[in-house]
Amino acid sequence: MTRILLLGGTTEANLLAQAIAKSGLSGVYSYAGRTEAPMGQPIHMRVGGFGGVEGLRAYLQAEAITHVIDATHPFAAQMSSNAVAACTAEGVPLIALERAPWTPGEGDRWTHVADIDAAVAALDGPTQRVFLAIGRQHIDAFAAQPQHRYLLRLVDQPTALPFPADVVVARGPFDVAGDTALMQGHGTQVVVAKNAGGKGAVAKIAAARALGLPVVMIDRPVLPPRRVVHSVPAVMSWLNG
Ligand code: 3Y8
Ligand code: NAP
Repeated sequence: MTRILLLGGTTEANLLAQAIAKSGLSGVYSYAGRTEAPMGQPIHMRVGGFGGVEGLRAYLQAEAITHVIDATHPFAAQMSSNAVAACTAEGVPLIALERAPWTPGEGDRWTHVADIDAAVAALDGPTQRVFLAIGRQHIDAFAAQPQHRYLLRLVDQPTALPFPADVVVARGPFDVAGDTALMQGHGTQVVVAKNAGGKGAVAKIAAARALGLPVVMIDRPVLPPRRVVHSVPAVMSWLNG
């Protein structure tokens, strides 16, 4: 009896949940519980951490999980490495559904940086209007560059912020027209983004290109080796293999 654990939180994970529901296979969609009201899913949902590798191992045993699919965001590196460790230890098959990173094209003005701290360092210099489109978890680091006027886009209304900023509360996926208008309205001069890949967050990259704006592009963290595919059908054939 197939019992799937789908580590979600992305557009691709949502598409996969639809395919699993349609297939009639038994699956659980897992959220970390980062947002106040995560999207509903067509399969059973669980919300919250497992309690590290050991907690995930206990969950795999208790729920008799036969397949784990890691469809988390490329920056959810802790979850992805915990999944590799727990599935290896428990002998449970694991597959990752990854989306390709964005690559710069004609007209793109990207500065590649390795991580959040390097993105902060890249903002050295005189006051600018910065669209900080990396969510809430790493905003604090940018207090080191207080000279800028920041525009933040967050999933939920923040209770407190480490520095004064303009805040837009919005949950993607986003579109180019909306992001272009947002950036023009704010007078954005530089965009800071994670190389998330996929379609849900790419609008601001296309808007920056259209507006001729530079982008500080944060490269993805390195993940441990695991089986990786790049499409929902590829995951479904692995499940039915
Ligand atoms: C809780 C689930 C869908 C899936 C929507 C994708 C697309 C829109 C783009 C910008 C960038 C950012 C952020 C972003 C995107 C999709 C996808 C994606 C970026 C939800 C969701 C959860 C989260 C967590 C949240 C993080 C934050 C990151 C906002 C749901 C909506 C910036 C990443 O407030 C917080 O603590 C938010 C935390 C992790 C990054 C951060 O460090 O703050 N995502 N995002 C998941 C969970 O609990 O397990 O609430 O319904 C999912 C989506 N976010 O089609 O509905 O697939 O990537 N999410 C980044 O890419 O830089 C927004 O504003 O342009
Ligand atoms: P992370 O830093 O890799 O994980 C930190 C801890 O959060 C994990 O060790 C685990 O806690 C818990 N966790 C993470 N994802 C989980 C999931 N899907 N189900 C259950 N527990 C989970 O993760 P993150 O970057 O904060 O991302 C959290 C969620 O937001 C993920 O679902 C991810 O797909 C989604 N998301 C993240 C980003 C981003 O920019 N990071 C963007 C879009 C969506 P325990 O150790 O207690 O098990």
